[in-house]
Amino acid sequence: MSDTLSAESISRGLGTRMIGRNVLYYSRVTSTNETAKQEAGRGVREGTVIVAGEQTAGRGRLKRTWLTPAGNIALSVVLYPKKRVLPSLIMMASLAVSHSIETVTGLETQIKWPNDVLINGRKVCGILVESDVRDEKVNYAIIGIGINVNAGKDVLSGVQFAATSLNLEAGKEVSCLDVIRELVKALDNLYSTISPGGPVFSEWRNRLVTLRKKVRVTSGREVFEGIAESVDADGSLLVRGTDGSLNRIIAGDVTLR
Ligand code: BT5
Repeated sequence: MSDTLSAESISRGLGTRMIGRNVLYYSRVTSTNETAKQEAGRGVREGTVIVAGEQTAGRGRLKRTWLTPAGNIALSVVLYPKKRVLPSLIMMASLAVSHSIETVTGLETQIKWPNDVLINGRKVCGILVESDVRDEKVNYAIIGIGINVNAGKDVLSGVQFAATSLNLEAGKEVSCLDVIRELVKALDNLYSTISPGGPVFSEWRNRLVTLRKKVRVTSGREVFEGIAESVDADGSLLVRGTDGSLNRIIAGDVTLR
């Protein structure tokens, strides 16, 4: 894509209250979450957005690899939130991604518990929230977002689960810059309304494709099978087992059946 990504092109006229008032752009980093952690350690301004043209060691949950060749989006936001809103950050991030993709491309998105945004059932975005909490104090929280924009079938075929990109789904070139700017605006908007069990939670719950489906959830060494009944305001998934028991799952990987 011919977009020129830079701190200036991303932040120009954004008009956001907090997120995106400071943007740092790097053509290549190991991981924007890693850069964000270093910046947070130095006390960078809250709402700082770190964007990279390419990641050489992008990561997912549980030390998994996240592929970010050039032409895709890797972005992290530094926040210093209250502990009680931490579980809402993943919800806000997936909603902001959905809103931005829908605004720029008109494509419909789905949110899959806990951290994926899908198009036509394929993963187009992964989100990794990492935080440093000591006792009751959150030293920082980093929201890391990776969106496949230009990734072609060659790159995505190496991924374990069905994956896609905005270009593949839209059948035309999508601008990374447009998506990043809409994403930052959506994050800023949602962050200003965030509260446990509030509107961000309700919209997130309503958009989850996972609910009312038969699921298989792997959480550490445990596997739960049943119907995904609901989610709690803290983000956990409630799965009704075949024996009628209700299992509350805080983190895991879901296969829709
Ligand atoms: C995630 O983990 O989906 C979170 C990904 C977060 C990436 C962002 S990019 C900006 C920031 N900086 C970072 O270093 N990370 C964040 P998880 O649910 O564990 O999924 C990881 C799995 O997704 C991998 O094991 C692969 O199977 C698959 N995968 C890897 N790259 C992919 C891609 N580009 N598109 C779709 N799936 C991918």
